[in-house]
This record gives sequence, C-alpha cells and structure tokens, in this order.
Amino acid sequence: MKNNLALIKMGGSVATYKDRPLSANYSAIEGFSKAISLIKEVPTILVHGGGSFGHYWSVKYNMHTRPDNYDINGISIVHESMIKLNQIIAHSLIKNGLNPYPVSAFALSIGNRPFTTKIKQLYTMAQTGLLPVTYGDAIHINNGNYSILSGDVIMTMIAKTLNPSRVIFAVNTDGVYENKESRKAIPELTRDDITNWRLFRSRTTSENVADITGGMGRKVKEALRISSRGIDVMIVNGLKAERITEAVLAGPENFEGTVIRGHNKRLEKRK
Ligand code: IP8
Repeated sequence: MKNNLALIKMGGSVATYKDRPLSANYSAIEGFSKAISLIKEVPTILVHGGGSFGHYWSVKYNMHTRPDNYDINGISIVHESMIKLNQIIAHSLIKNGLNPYPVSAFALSIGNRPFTTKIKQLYTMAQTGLLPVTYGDAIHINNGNYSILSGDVIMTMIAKTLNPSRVIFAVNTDGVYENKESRKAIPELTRDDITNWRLFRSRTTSENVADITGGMGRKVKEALRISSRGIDVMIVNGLKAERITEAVLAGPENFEGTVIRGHNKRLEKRK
C-alpha cells in the first residue's frame, strides 16, 4: 500500500548554477517553491542536492562517496556550504507560504543505512503540514570515516521506508534523453533499458561540470532501485517548475518527462 506522499528531489542543477561556484539559482528555487505551494494538500518531503555548493567543496577537498578518513576541515566546509544552500531554499519556501523543516542527513542515517524510526517521523510531520527538507551532505559513517551521501541515495532510503505515492527527481533537462544529440526525452524507460548499462550510459547526458556523486547516471540508478518497490519514478525538468506540480497532481500517466515504471522484483521472481 502506498502512502499519500510526494517525495521530491530538487537536483543541484536546478537549485544552483553548477558551472559557477557557490551560486544559487534564486529564480529557479523561487519557481520550485511556488510549484510546491500549489500542491499544499499533498503531504510532501523535499530533498535537495549540492550543486555548486557541496560538490564544489567536495572536489576541492577530494572527498567522495566512498567512506574514508577525509580532511575534517573539508567535512566542516562541505557541511557548512550545504546548510547555506539549504537556508536559501528554506527561506524561499517560507516566502511562498510553506512550512519547511530542515533535517540533516546525519539524523536520518546510521552509517550507510537508513534510520527508519526518524524517517517515519518525517512522514508524520508532513501529514501535519510541515515540509521536511533534507539534503545530500558529508556524513560520519564509522570510526572517524566520512563519506558524501548523495541526495539521490537519500531519496531511495526515504522511498523504501515510506512507500510514497509520488516520487519525482527534478533535473535541468526534460527527462532522460534518447541521445545526446537529439536532446529528446524518452517518455518511458523499462528496467531492461536501464539494466543494459552500456546502452543506458550512452543515452544519458554528462551535463555535470563538477559532480562527484554521479549526475544523471546516479539518479537513474536510484530511480531503478525505488521502482523495484512497485513505485513509478518521474524525472522532470525542475527549471519548468509547473511540470513538478503537474507530475504530483496528475501522476505518471499525464506529465512531461521520463517515467521509470514501477515493478515488483519479488513477484517477478516467482513467475
Ligand atoms: O547533489 C551531494 O548531494 P547530491 C551533496 O544530491 C554534496 O548528489 C555534499 C556534494
């Protein structure tokens, strides 16, 4: 049974100018906030990426998704930059009549695993009208080892725990492109399309200037994981924010972007 919940990721390529260090895309954030304010009646959890804030510093300090004993100064700086970006986003959400409640990714995970008790509380909070907002970050894994936890991975952690009725990744393209040249979005992707990794890699654009968590490839990988729970995952252009509202309200049958269809791995195995 799915929960009446929209789980939305605002990609770093929407929230920031990825090719300009530490620069938020204020007008895109504002458009996004407006789009979310129009779906007020659907409990929503928002996740955002690092863009030219978190990724910029992660590159400078040579930090990655693999747990390691990275420079602790880097941990602080990456974390601070994510708080800064989060504040800009939270401020815009409040201006648009929403009630954001920022939660650090550290509070939602134990090492690499989801802290399900806390994640379930996000849903309760969303049902009361708050808008929990979390984000990719540098987090402690174990024994002084840290790693960069991508907002895309957080999406999977939350989706697997809460079984949302809508899951949306907002990016700066119209979806997953057929190929780099045509820049035409594929309306629907099947698991077979994606598991044929080579073909898939050639289809995805490498739009990332400095993205240490894997850009569109990572998103589709996480979308595939989420879809294995029977959840349709939509990839939508967040720079055309009205598409976010449409995707939440109309769902995967009537939206603009790419849908990765939900399938149930366990049931398929039994066939
Ligand atoms: O942009 C990564 O989150 P993502 C955040 O969602 C950092 O992959 C700190 C680089």
